[in-house]
Amino acid sequence: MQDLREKYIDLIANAGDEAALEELRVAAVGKKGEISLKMRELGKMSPEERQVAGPALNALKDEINAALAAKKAALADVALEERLKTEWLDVTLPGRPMRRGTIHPVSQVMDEITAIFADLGFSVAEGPQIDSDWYNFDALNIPSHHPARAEMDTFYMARAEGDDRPPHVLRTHTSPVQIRHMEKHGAPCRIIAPGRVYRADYDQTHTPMFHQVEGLAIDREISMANLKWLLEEFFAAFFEVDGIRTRFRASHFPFTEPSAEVDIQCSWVDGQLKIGEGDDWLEVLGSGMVHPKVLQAAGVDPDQWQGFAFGMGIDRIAMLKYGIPDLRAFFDSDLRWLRHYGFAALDVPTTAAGLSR
Ligand code: 2U9
Repeated sequence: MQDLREKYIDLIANAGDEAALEELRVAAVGKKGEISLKMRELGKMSPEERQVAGPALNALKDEINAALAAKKAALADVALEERLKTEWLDVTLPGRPMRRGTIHPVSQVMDEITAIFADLGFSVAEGPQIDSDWYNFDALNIPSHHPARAEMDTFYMARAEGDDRPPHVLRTHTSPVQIRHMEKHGAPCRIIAPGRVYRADYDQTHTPMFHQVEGLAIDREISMANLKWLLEEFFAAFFEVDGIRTRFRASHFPFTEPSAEVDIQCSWVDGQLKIGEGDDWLEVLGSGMVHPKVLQAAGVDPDQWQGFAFGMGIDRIAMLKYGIPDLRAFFDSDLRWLRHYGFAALDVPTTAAGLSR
């Protein structure tokens, strides 16, 4: 037994790898290993002999198993050391240059608008892009016979056969978001609702999906004067020119009364547009005092509350601010275009640090 012990302890200590160690395990304590065979011989011994040899063989088996496990761990340590040496990496080396993505002008302008209105006390509201015709039309004082429904080139969702309920629509404006907000939170409120809207229209100046931001302020004594001040603050901050003038022209929308289209001051010099100077006007926005029927539909008492709303196309004002000539290129996913017109990802627009550096 002593010979066996010395032989295997020595062989285990000198095993060069895990495979050699496994061979030794099989040879010593495997089913037909030397120590296992010895254990089988216990049966042929006298009880006295067995009382001595049994525990000694068990102890030897335990010792060999322990030596195998210890050697296995030691070999694994050595292998890890070797790997660490060959796979060593200097993480302080400069990285390989990689092309960064850019922020799309629409996202940039949405972030700028959100930052400006946040400074003016407005929070952002969001809602579904697929909505019922009640939220998209009826609640906004556009009943089913109203010509505005036909004019809006609405995308209708399909219903299952035999389902006669009116179909849902892809929202044609973000106004349903404001209806839902008033229903849930009531008055007063100051919110903007930026997002995607859909109209079945495609030409040089229209895409079937485009972006809008609408604003809503409801309180007890809000008037068109507050609206004019707010919009002038907004345009000055957005176009980064102080004292920009606005012109309100009487208009008509089903959801506001009175209604106004709003122009901003601009000039055309040598075919070049400059905003915030000169004697020309550029239409950028629609607005008005929220129609009492719309407040009522949203569960806000029009005898207690009033307020203004406005709506603006984000894609168009992004084109104006950043001199982008072609609307359709916005949605082509052309990497060269995106690199040219995109913005650095870490330049988050704030009114304090500058909107667009
Ligand atoms: C509620 C009540 C009233 C939002 C308004 C406009 C006028 C408007 C257009 C601008 C360019 C749409 O993207 S565009 O084609 N929008 O002229 N939007 S007032 O009025 C609301 C909104 C919500 C509850």
